[in-house]
Amino acid sequence: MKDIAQRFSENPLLLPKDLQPSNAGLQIISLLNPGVFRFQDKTWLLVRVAEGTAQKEGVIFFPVLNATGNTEIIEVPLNDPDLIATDARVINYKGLDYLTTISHLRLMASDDGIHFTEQDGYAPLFGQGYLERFGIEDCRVTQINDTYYLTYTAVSDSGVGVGLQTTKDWQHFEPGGMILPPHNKDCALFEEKISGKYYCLHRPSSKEIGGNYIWLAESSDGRQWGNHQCLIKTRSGLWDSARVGAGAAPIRTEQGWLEIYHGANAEHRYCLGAFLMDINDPSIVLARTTEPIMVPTEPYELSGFFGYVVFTNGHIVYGDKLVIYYGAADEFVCGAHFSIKEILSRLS
Ligand code: MAN
Repeated sequence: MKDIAQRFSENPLLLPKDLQPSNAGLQIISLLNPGVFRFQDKTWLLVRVAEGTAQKEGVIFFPVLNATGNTEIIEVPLNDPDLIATDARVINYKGLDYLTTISHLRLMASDDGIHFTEQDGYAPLFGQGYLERFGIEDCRVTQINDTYYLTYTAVSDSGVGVGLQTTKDWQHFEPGGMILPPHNKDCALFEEKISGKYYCLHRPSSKEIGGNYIWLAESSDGRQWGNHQCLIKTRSGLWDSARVGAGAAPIRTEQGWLEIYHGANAEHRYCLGAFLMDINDPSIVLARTTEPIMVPTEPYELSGFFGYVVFTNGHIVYGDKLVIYYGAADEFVCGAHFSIKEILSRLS
């Protein structure tokens, strides 16, 4: 299927071998799903670095952070009857879920938006405390005035929720704690207050009644969230039939707030689509794309740690040009651009 994304010819922009692991006992399995922002006249990525251990035949290893913040490796024989290892991303051992990798976030910057390098003086962000024992992932970065809000997935044996930190200089961070409890992820703040309130999109999920839907919440201080409303549901028979989740901050357009989101089907194929919210009242959804605007088609999107995935949680807007950075096949960081007008013309 032809989509409307203009992929960078330099893709993939970042591969696991481009960075050094955080510790000699680990190896980088994937670089993916960067948060994106402008700071000091550069484009910055806050890249999710997923690390694991070299696997040995007959054994599976999985990493967790211990109470002192160091990575501990748990080892289980593959033929252990208490082990269920059918998904590359998650395993179940003795009835409990673990991740096969543990993620931290690394800052990289670029003058041209294509070639990114790590910068001296900007330390990586690691999971902290028992609610981030399995790592931190897929950070959205929203700038409101001079403050950057980082909303990311905090993973632990207690569940998957949304963590917050704020910073003004990317060297000092103010912890905001877990703002949305399990099960929740894909939280993107709006870049402006609307009628004096902060707004965010988020994705609570239920294994029983309900599903994996995009919700809206409001807040008077950007930390305590309430008045939750369900905005966007999965659509049976379409490309987004199993799960939907917000990308980065909604984009202000003349027609309303434009949000790029990901949708997956039952076969775990992740595509991108868009929807439009009323500019004064984002709880009103005005339109949505029926077809995806981006579909995994390139070799680096079809095959990798987890194939058939394009996933974005970061972009920069230059007039009509929307540059998205995205995770391809859950293993590589790539870039693409769109015309915002063309996305708007696909809404109905
Ligand atoms: C899913 C996938 C993984 C991720 C976990 C926890 O299984 O998105 O990549 O690590 O959720 O967030």
